[in-house]
Amino acid sequence: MEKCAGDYALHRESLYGTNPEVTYAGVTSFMRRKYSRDLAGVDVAVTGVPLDTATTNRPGARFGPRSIRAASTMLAWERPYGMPFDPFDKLAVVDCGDCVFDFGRPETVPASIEDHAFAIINEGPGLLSLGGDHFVSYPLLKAHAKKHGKGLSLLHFDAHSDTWNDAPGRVDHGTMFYWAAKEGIVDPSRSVQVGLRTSNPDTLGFHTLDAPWVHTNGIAAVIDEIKRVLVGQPVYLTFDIDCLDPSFAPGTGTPVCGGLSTYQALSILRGLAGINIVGMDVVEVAPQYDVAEITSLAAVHLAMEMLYLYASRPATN
Ligand SMILES: [Mn+2]
Repeated sequence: MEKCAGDYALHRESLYGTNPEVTYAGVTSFMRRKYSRDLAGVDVAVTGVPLDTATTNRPGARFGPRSIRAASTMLAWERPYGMPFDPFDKLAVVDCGDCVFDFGRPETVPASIEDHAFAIINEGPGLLSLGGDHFVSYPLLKAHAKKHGKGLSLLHFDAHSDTWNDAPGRVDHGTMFYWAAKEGIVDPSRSVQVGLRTSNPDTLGFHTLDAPWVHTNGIAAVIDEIKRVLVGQPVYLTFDIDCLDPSFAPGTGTPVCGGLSTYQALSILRGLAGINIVGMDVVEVAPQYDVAEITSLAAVHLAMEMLYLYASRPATN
């Protein structure tokens, strides 16, 4: 343990390791990682993307990043339970703060997000983004395609396909993967959507494991099927918190009943160690509809599983 008595978000000496700090006080960076824009030696940068003006129902996901950071203090004091290793022992992770954009110039926001993300990953680190409504994944994907090439595999957890056909130029959190597919940013034939439970007759060729399929076939079958489709591919992982059932994640804009439990989702991610993950996000946490921070807390656990996957990707082993 470092000698620093608290506020590791400001005063951490090493970017590695888990340092106990009281859960109820102090500066609330993501998992008490150091707030820093210095990316030298950094393996993963965490950033918030506080946009919620593309939502179709309840707004509020702009408060998601702050809420997820605050909830993360409940986990940051100990090593993650059951993981083969602590991701913070293998990865130097910093919280580089939120993406800044001009909400008064909405037409400039997507490019601001893309530029913010690309500036980070172009220096080397992986990026873990905290939404924001799900539209933010579109500029984030563009930034990752600029670095890793088009035709990325999308591993997409959600109640919704987000591939509804749309008119060019519209900005909406339910249509961006239509454009990501049509523009070749993601390759549907090598992508998987998990937990869907809303109707969209046109899959665009995405592999879909809808929520009833997950409940009927179980965690191990989901893991096998995802691995089968994604094998060897660079993968962008996006997790809309509404993939979880509203009983586990009420704090979101467009909840749909019949979803995954937190345990199912965490177990599926845990089982995917070895996939070639190149970028990741957790989106759609809207804390004003939450109860006892359970949605934000679920988002933190999911983000930690993503860091575990990033630390377990083939390039590092
Ligand atoms: Mn959704």
